Amino acid sequence: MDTAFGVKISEPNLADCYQLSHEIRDERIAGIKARLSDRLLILGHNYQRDEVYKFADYTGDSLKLSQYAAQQRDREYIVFCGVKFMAETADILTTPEQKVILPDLAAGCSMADMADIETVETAWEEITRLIPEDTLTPITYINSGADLKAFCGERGGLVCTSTNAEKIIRWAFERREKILFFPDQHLGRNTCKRMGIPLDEMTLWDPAKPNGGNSPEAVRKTRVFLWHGFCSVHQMFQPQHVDCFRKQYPDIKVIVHPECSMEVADRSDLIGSTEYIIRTVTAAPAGTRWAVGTELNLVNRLKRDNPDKEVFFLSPMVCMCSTMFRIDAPHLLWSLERIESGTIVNQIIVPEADRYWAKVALDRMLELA
Ligand code: CIZ
Ligand code: SF4
Repeated sequence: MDTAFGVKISEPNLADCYQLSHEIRDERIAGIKARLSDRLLILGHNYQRDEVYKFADYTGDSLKLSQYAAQQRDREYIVFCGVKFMAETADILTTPEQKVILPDLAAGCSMADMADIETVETAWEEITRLIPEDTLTPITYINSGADLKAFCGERGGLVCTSTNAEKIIRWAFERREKILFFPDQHLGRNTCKRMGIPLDEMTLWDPAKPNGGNSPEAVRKTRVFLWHGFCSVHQMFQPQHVDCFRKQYPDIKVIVHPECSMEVADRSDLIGSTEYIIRTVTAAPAGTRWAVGTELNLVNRLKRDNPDKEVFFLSPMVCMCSTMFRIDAPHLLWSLERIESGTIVNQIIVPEADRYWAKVALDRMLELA
C-alpha cells in the first residue's frame, strides 16, 4: 500500500471498477484469484448472477456453502457472493483468523429482516405466559440474523434450511410438543403439512398484534407457531401460473421452492430447495418439460445447462432476488482489490455476544444434516 505523509493513497475504489470493460474486469478478478491462490476462497450462492457465479470456487445453497466454509481452515479470505445472513454464518463457522467478506453490504434478505430479536423475544414471552416454556422449541430458518440464531441456540432450538427443514422439525417434535418457526411462514407451513400436521394445529403469529393476533385458547392448542414472514420473490408465484402451464403442456412437471405459498406448493409436483431443484431437473430424462418456481438467475442457468429439456420460469413476472443481485462483478473486483491492497472492506464480524449460542444452534443443525 502506498503512503504519503502517513496518508494512504491509491486505495482501489468502487467507482473505478464500474468504469472498466467486462473483459478487463474479468481479467483483473482472475488475476487476483491466481495471485491470492489458496489464501482466497470465493463462495457463490445458487441465486447469484452469472457474472460473479462463474468466479466461485464452490457453489450451492446456504447449507452446502456453510458446511464447506466450516471445513476450509486454511483459507485466509472468504469472499461470500450471497447475502448477509450467509456471510454471518460463514464467520461463525470459521476460525477467528479467517476473514469473511461480503462484496456489497446492502446484500441483505428482506425475509430475514421480517424477524428481529426484540419482537421474537416479545412473542416468546407472550407464548410462554400461556404454555410451559419447556414444551416449545424455537427454530429459525437460516435466513435470519445471528442474534436470532443465538436466541434459538440458548433455548434448546436450532437452525434449519430449506434442504433439511423436515429433519429439523422432526428432531424438535421428538423432544418437545410445539415449535415456534420463523421468519418464513411458508417453509414452516409447507413442511409441517407434508409431515401430516393438520392446518388447524398451525397458527400464524403476527408480531404487530398482541398475542400475535390469537386468543389464549388458540395459543394453548397450537402445535406450530408460524411467524408472519415471507419471501417477496417467491410470493410472486401464483396458483394460476401452475394451472396455465398444466393447461398448455399436460405432461409438464412443476417444481417449486418451499418459500412459495401453500396454494402454489399444493398444485406442484415437487417441492424443494435450490439444490434439490437443480439436482432433479439435471437428472431428468431428455425431452422432459419443467416449470420452475424459484429465483430467475437460477432458472435461467438451469435452462442453459439443460438444453435437452424444456425449462420454463413459472411466473410471467420477473422474480429476481434484488438483494442477491447487489453482488455484481464491480463489487467483487473491488473487494478483491482491497484484500490485495491490505485495506479490507465489508468484513462481516458477528458480535461476540451472539457467536457462542448462534454456533450452538448451527452445530445442532449440522450434526443432523
Ligand atoms: O438455503 C438457501 O440457500 C436458500 C436461501 C434457499 C435454497 O433453497 O437454497
Ligand atoms: Fe431472501 Fe427471498 Fe432473496 Fe432468498 S430470494 S435471499 S429469501 S429475499
